[in-house]
Amino acid sequence: MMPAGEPAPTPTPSAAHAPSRPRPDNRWAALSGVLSGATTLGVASLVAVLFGPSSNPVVAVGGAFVDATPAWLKDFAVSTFAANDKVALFVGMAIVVLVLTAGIGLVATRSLRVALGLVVALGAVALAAVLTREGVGTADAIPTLVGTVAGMLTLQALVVRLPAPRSAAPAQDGGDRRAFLRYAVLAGSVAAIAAVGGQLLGASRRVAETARQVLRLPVPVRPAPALPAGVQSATAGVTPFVTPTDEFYRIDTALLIPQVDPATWTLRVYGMVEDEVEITFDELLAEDLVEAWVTLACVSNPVGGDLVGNAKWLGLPIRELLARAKPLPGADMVLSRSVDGFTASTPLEVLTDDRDALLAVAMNDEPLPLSHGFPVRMVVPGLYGYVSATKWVTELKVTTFADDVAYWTPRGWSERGPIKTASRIDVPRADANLTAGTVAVGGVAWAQHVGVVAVEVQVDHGEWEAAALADEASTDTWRQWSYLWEASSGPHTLRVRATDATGKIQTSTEAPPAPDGASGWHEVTVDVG
Ligand SMILES: Nc1nc2c(c(=O)[nH]1)N[C@H]1C(S)=C(S)[C@@H](COP(=O)(O)O)O[C@H]1N2
Ligand SMILES: [Mo]
Repeated sequence: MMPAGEPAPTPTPSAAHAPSRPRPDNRWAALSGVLSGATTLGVASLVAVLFGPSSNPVVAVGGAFVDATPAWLKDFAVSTFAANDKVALFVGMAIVVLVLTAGIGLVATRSLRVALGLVVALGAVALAAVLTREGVGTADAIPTLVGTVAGMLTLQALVVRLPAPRSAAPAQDGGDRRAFLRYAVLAGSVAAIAAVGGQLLGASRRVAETARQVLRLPVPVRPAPALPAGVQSATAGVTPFVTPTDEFYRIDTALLIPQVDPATWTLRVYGMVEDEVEITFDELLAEDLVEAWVTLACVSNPVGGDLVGNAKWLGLPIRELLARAKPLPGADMVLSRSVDGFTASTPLEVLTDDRDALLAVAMNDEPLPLSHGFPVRMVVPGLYGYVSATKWVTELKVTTFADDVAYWTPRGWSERGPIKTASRIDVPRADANLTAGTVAVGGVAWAQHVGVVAVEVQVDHGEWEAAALADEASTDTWRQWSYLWEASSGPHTLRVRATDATGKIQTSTEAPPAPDGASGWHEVTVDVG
């Protein structure tokens, strides 16, 4: 509602002056162009934090420029600016950007469309620089694209509000200019905050990534047992026994991967303990570290799903630290906490028995990737990740299930999460078209910390037939299997079930992942021609 007595709003200046509006002041026009360029680069740098330095168009264009610089100019730069040659490069680039974007601002006073086209063209050049750098993926295009769009929106928002020169429209001048300046200040602030934010976040990323690169892993006092020769299924196409780290599933609540500098990392064991224990990363590396093969599984994995992976982990058994802290009688849970606030509730007894529940620093002979918990995470054989596998872990609170709840517990998941025995058919794939005759069937089965002693396959509700088991690496890992099936023409359903080392057959009862893990037999339907 318009308050009574208030004059009707005056038409916007641009509408009032069209079509005979005088050409706006060139200085404001140039400023608009520069601010839109600054917004492009600031926003792109901020978004680039998510994708890594090589996705930052400023870095990419600078790099491309260095590569393209003729030797004489490089020598000149190095001899003239010495160690400041990089600074000189960026100052030079800044001048070029200033001139180009100011020019675009001037063009915009004649044709906004042409000016926006020029912004797109500059964005395309930057994009070409990014995508032709070594080791970049398609996703690395995103920061430049987002930045270019932000720059176009800024240019448009400013140019339509350009104030007329003082002499041309004395009456409108004040209000006109104030509106423009408000937007200009806004655009400048967005650009500055994004650029500074990008720098700060990028710097922490570099600290963690650099620390990871230079980390030398200690030699384990107890290396992982050599894998038996027959650990892989005889059936071609079954998931590799060791999951390559870059194919290992990733599940966490982190929007931005936590950047933890190992130089400042500590782990504190506190709560219901006789003695609090605190350990630094260097101290952890100096401990007696052991290696273990452990298959990690996510509670959200549906029957037949692939949120499960197997790796070699290097770390300190958590029971060693707990023994030093001496839990008090009555304690029954350890609440582990990550730097980003995630928590998991692990039964105390699982962390004090003789299994390889580790504070892990390495995965498949490499320091943990940042996304898998660098510098330190937990790995606990037999429990789903959400109640045990805390990444970026910094605190272990010895407590009780009665007193403390973990992140997922109030969100509809069980406070305890032992892994359910499961089996999966990898080959043939669902809906495969096969030829009649001998068909190789194969897959994986797991019952962590208990072990799998049998896998059976059933065709079309017939008899359960024993599959051949591959060698077992450890009861904490999955076990592969294979089965030769004499397939006749027609549609068929293959079903699989495992038996654990206690003699218990995997349940046929179907359950969804929530609240404590999916169950039921995996089946695939195929067509035999
Ligand atoms: N800090 C933190 N740790 C976490 C999680 C998380 O959200 N945050 N998710 C857990 C869950 S649900 C699983 S299944 C495993 C997955 O580990 P991965 O991403 O290394 O495969 O990490 C666990 N550790
Ligand atoms: Mo999970």
